[in-house]
Parts: sequence; structure tokens; C-alpha cells
Amino acid sequence: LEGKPKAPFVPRFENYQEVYNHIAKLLEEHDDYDDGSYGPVLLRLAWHASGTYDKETGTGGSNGATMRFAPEGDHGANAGLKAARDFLEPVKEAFPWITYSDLWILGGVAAIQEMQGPKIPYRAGRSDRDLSFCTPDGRLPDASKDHSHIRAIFGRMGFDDRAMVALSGAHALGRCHTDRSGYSGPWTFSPTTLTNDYFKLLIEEKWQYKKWNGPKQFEDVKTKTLMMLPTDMEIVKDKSFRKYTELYAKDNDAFFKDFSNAVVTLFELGVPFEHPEDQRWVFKSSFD
Ligand code: DDH
Repeated sequence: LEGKPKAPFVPRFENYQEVYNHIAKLLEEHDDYDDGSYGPVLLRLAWHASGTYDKETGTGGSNGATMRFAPEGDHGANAGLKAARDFLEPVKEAFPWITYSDLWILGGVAAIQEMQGPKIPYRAGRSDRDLSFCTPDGRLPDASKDHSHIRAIFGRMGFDDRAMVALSGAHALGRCHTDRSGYSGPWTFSPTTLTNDYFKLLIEEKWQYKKWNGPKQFEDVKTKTLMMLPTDMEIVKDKSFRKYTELYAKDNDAFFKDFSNAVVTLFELGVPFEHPEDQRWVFKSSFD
């Protein structure tokens, strides 16, 4: 005789909080990477998984985790993100019930919160899809381009000017790597803590072309240690973008609020959730 059939395991908030805690612990343990944290590259993975979304066709977005496969993983914009995917692999092994697509986004949420950013409310429900769902190359922004490119790329995802500027504030974090994008250096002096310094520096510092053999980028005149991409400079040059850059430079709370809202939207693009919008989960950070 058979026993009672085992009820299928349906993970709940507590289970995802455990995954969050595991990621937070690994972030703390592996402080020998880059500027002392995998946080920035984890955020970039979540963003590049999401930022392929096209509102017209409903294709792309974080549902699917199709960057696991060669066509998308090999797109130039995704160079170096293997470091983030490999970082999360032991987490997937420890919690095999979570999908890669939910895990990568949870990695981005944990990265932001653990780097002292705002809370990023989260919904689970992404499923992993096969390589036929890989998006074509060219959906992510090209740093050498101008405001019309930024508006075309982020407009395709459904964002307005204000959200575009708020999202750009992620460049308070991390750095450029010559062996990944060809660009070099960090945007701020505290690349593992989320602040509005990116906006402050854009407004307050003087920027000049960096003289080097690499692609066109900017350096701060004063210390020559910080960088801006051509697309970063657009958010002070373009009048409508500049309004928000000035706002966020003055008001970190306004930045955090708009950044959180825009990131929640970004991370959910194209995902057919069963879980209602008004019941997102807010994870406890390691320092709460
Ligand atoms: Fe970015 N980004 N990004 N970015 N990004 C790079 C690094 C990081 C652009 C280009 C680059 C966003 C928007 C844009 C992060 C988050 C976000 C690098 C360097 C380039 C180039 C990569 C390397 O060499 O390793 C461009 C262009 C845009 C644009 O808006 C036009 C957004 C919206 C986000 C986000 O998270 C919401 C983060 C974090 C990094 C640092 C990664 C690291 O390894 O450090």
C-alpha cells in the first residue's frame, strides 16, 4: 500500500528570504572581487536579463533566463556577466526549486539592498525557457550613443525620461572593465554603496575626454580617477534629462524612491505573474 501522496513543495516568502540571506552571506564572504563586492555585477546581470524587453512584441525580459545560452550570453553587452552567473550557481544548487530567472532577479534585489540601496519589492513566478527564446543582439544600450538612442532603447521597454534618469543612477555602483566593454574605471568613489553621488558628480565636477587608446570616455578633471560614458554625459546635456539629474543630485530620497519604482518595473517586464502586484515581498536586509 502506498502512503499519502506527498504534497508538492510550494515555496513561500520565507523560502525566498532564505535564498536572499544565502546570497547576502556569499556577498559578504567573497569580498575579494573587484572593489570588494560582487554586488555591482549581480545587479548588471539582473538588468541585462530584464532590459531586452520589447513592449510591442512582448519578447525578452527576465522571464526565461535565456542568457544561459550561447547566442545571448555571447552578446557583446553581456561580456563579463558569467562572473555573476557563476557566483549564483552554488545558490541554485542549495535551493534547486528556484528558477534561474527568479534567482538572477533576486540576486539583483539582494545586491541593491545589501549595497545600502532602497528596498526593492519582489515577485516570484518567472520560469526558465529554452534557447529559442533568446533575444536578438542590440536590445541593450550602446554607451557610445546619444540621447535619441537612450530614448529608443528605454522607450522600447516602456520607460519615460524620469525613469531613464533614475535607472542611470545605478552607475553609482561598479566599474567598467577594459576586457569586458573596453571602457575603464568607476563612476564614483564608493562603487559598492548605492548613493546619489553619480548625479552629484555629473553636475558638480568638470569632465573632459580621457586621452587614451580606448573608446571615447570622460574623466573628472580634478582627480582623473573617475569616469563617465558618452551616454552618462547625455543625462546632463539633454534638457529634459537634466531636470531629473538635478533633482536626484539634490535629493537622495527622491532618487531612492524613483529608482526603486523603476527597478521593480524593469525586473518584472514581460513576466506573466500569478502573484498580484499589491502583494510583493520585501526582503529583510542583513543589516535590518
Ligand atoms: Fe550600465 N554599464 N549602462 N546600467 N552598469 C556598465 C556597467 C554597469 C550602460 C553601459 C554600461 C544601466 C544603464 C546603462 C550597471 C547597471 C546599469 C558598463 C561597463 C557599461 C559599458 C561594463 C564592464 O566593462 O564591465 C549604458 C550605455 C546604459 C544606458 O542607460 C544607456 C542601468 C539602467 C543599470 C541598472 O542596473 C538599472 C552596473 C551595476 C554596472 C557595473 C558592473 C560591474 O561589473 O561593476
